[in-house]
Amino acid sequence: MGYKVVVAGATGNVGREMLNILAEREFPADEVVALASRRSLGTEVSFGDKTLKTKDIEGFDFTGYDIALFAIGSDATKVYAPIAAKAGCVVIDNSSLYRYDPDVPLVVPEVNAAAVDGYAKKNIIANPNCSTAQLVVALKPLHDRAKIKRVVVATYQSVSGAGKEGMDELWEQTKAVYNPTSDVPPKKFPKEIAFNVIPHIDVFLDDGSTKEEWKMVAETKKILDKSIKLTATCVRVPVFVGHSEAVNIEFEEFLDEDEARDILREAPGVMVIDKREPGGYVTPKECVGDYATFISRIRQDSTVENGLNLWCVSDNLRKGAALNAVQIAETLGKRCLKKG
Ligand code: 11C
Repeated sequence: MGYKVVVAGATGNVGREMLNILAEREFPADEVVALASRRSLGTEVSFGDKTLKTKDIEGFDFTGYDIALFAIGSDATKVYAPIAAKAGCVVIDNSSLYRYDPDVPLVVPEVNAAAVDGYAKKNIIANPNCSTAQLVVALKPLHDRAKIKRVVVATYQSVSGAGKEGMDELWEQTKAVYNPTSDVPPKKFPKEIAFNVIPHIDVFLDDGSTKEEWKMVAETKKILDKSIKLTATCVRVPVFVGHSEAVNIEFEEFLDEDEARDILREAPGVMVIDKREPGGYVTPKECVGDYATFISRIRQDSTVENGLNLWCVSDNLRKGAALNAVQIAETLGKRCLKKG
């Protein structure tokens, strides 16, 4: 017997990927229900070779469902996650609402799978921010070997992180560059994103950092190790899908670049593409649709005692969101729910 699964937010970028990945990975589901807001009611979404008609999340009875994958944003999650959890359905939530709640595990299965066991306090498990998920997959095996002291990261985040409206804005502004009669003013992003980069994602905080940067710090500590110091600069770039990160790591112990490369080659969820020649590295375009976190440009940083630099790229809609959520569901199934 398999699970009864709900995907809430099934018509969005992440919800659609959740359905794709459940089907691709043959998740042991007896039933999959696609939920959406009333606005998208009846929209058809693909699930493998089937088509599902979305049902209204409002008034949906979660009783009897085992797992709900939520991709509906914090406001709607605040309303519907407690309803699902109370009905006995474990919510795996992609929003930031519960990530920092001490009673809610924040999980990247390659890094802290056992944290899933704490799901029952609220019947909710949180999925991290996309920029954190790929980073901790890369850091974990290196941290196990040489203990990370400090990380300096600059991100290059695709517009799909801001949803379909972000993708549409890049597309429309790009077309407008070639059509002098049309003007597409910034709406989703604070400045024009076409042929530009914007060093600002999410709201500004009192210390001058942004919430996106703060999330990377708080989530890395919660998932991997609270002793790690991290500082981030998060930047939006005119790429549709795939987040990239330039990462500088300082360790307690010396870690040779060749050993780091070997460790990463063996690490779960990681694919090393690292040839020191033109094109011997991965760019976001090449990671789209893939499961892996790709690591390139691994090299010693001789300006600090025990330093390494690397380049890290992943599909933000997959490892950064939908794939990680499905992996959490798989982990929950294996460790806790034991059905299927
Ligand atoms: C972006 N990382 O690229 C954001 C999107 O906390 O889940 C995901 C925000 C979050 O804009």
